[in-house]
Amino acid sequence: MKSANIQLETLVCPSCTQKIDGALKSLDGIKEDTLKISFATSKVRFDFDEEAVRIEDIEKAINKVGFEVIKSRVK
Ligand SMILES: [Cu+2]
Repeated sequence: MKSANIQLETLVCPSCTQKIDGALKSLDGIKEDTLKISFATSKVRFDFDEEAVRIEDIEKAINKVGFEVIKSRVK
């Protein structure tokens, strides 16, 4: 299990977090109970199974709902 910390472009309204939440929960391999999206800091944190999903695919899923990833850190 890996843990991801993603800095997004500044989110402009709280419904942005719902879109991102939906996009991430639709992917396999993300531990939903660890998923935290902060509107205040535009950051996303979660644990994921690197055998099931790659960070690149997670970033793509975020891009697909209209948000840019500034930086992502996996450890
Ligand atoms: Cu919004």
